Amino acid sequence: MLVLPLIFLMFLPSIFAEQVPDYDNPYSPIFTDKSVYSWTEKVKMTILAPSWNTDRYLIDSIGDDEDHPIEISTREHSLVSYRFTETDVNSGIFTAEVILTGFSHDVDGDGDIDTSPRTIGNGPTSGFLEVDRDSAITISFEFADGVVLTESAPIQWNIGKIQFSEENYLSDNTASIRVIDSDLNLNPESLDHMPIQISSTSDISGIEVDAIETSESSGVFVATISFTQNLSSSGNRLFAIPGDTIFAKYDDYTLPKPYSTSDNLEVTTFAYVDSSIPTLRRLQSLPIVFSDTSGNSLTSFSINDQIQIVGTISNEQNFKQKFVYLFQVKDENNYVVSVSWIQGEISGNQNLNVSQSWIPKKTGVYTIETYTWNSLINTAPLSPSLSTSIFVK
Ligand SMILES: [Ca+2]
Ligand SMILES: [Ca+2]
Ligand SMILES: [Ca+2]
Ligand SMILES: [Ca+2]
Repeated sequence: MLVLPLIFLMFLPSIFAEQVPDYDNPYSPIFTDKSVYSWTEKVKMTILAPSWNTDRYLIDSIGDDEDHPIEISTREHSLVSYRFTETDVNSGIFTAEVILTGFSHDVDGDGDIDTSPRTIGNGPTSGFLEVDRDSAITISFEFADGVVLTESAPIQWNIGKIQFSEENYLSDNTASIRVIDSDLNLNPESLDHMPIQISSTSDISGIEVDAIETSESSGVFVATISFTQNLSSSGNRLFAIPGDTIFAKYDDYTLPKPYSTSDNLEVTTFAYVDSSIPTLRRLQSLPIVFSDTSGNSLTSFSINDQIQIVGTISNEQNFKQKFVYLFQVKDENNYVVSVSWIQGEISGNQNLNVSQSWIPKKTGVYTIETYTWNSLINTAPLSPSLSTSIFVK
């Protein structure tokens, strides 16, 4: 953004009145639209030179004059006699732009050069200027005979940043990934693209997605992905199941000092994927039933009979779920007489019977409780616990 000191604005109307360059009072501040540039950005330049507004009814030009040239230069290359034009017939403000074209370099490590360095143009637009990594752009204007005004801005590469839009995603969300690296705005007049590698705990090789610049010169790149729990990774779809960590990375081949121009750095970030289904609703648990050793249904119970306690769980998620199914039998004094569990994994959209045998040794009322947990270690319930009472003769 162009910032004009207030004092200049206050004085402009009186300066506008001058019809002839005032060589005795040379005054011509030069501004650039940024204070620092990357190697392939567009530089917008402004010169306040009211005394060069020689015709208040015409758009005047400056710089393409052999006697009073404007030179745009980097440490390596330069454009001489570059023309600036007045923003309006009577503004006394002159502007021009030049596109930095960097140097020959492979910015993504694929072995191909991604830049077209060239130095050509007369202004006020469509000029191109080559530049190295650690350089500067200097605009100099011979405002009056022997009076040269200059302004410079440094040019340097940046270490990129990468971010997920959230720290946690639900498995049915989409995720967006953003890279901020103005060094990859290779063409300041069109949307650039760059590759981002994305993987998950369940798919280490993952996917490579194309991130697109958010506007023609933003240097900010965004890609959006979705998650799948039952298909393989493909395109912008990543295989990731709840509990996974997801990773995004790109290799920055445009690094500032003290890195060399041949160095690269992996820029990474991560986030988590959780199920969109609350933990307690991940599995459905049906009331338990009882059967004898042949599988016939039991409605009355006697001591020393082997009783099969049969539970049924169903997974209404479309991905597999690990579980622990725990049976606990208590007598009428609330004393636990039997505990056992089954550990397993249930596929997406499946029902599963789980059973344990128990032989009552004493007559009385018993309560059978069942629990489904995600593991024996953190025992997060995957469905509400159930309880049934029976009488043993
Ligand atoms: Ca004019
Ligand atoms: Ca390349
Ligand atoms: Ca661009
Ligand atoms: Ca960079």
